[in-house]
Amino acid sequence: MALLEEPTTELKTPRLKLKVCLAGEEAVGKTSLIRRFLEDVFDDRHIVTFGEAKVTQRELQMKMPDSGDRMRAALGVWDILGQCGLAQFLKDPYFRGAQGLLVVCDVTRPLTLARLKGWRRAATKVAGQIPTYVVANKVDLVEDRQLREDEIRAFCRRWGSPYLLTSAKTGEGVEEAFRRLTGLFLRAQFRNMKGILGG
Ligand code: G3D
Ligand code: MG
Repeated sequence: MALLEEPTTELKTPRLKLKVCLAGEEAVGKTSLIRRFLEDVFDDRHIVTFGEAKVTQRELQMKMPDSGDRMRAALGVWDILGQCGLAQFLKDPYFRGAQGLLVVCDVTRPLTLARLKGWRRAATKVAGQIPTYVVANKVDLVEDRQLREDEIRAFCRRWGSPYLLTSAKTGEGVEEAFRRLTGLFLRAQFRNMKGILGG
């Protein structure tokens, strides 16, 4: 088996684009998580800002949920610029066309978890029921932590969303959060396709 692949192989791998939005209260770490996610990627990213949003791109190598074949997921990651509260986003095109949602809370501020309901509602109103992951960030701040994992788990179970603990500071769980969300999206896509095709 050849260990080195032809350069063209990469281009032949199927590529799917998806819009992922980050949402959550101010200072929970949305921008830091995106920075961390892009940390090791210098070649295939670019940043576009318009209005109150900033979009960054990164490609992830993924596997097709059915066949396990390689595929590429090109994530357009949307971030909120400046200090915008939920109110501004209810009318905003930010969530339009979103295919995945990372709602971020800060484990040192329990209120930021409760506030995720409003953020998800705003996203759902515009983008429909899209794959959503709860990201509980800043787990490196052990002394200041005020949300235990069982509280987060109970909240997410009631809510029907999976969660992941992260630290944008140490990098813990960060790429995993984007990967798992992309995985949720892919599985939902394949389920829909099977439904359409009657498979
Ligand atoms: P936002 O984009 O959600 O508003 P930011 O949040 O990414 O701007 O982060 C807000 C502050 O929290 C920043 O601190 C940032 O460094 C810090 N932060 C973000 N994620 C983490 C984390 O996982 N651990 C720790 N310890 N801090 C984090 P400053 O002081 O720069 O305002
Ligand atoms: Mg920010």
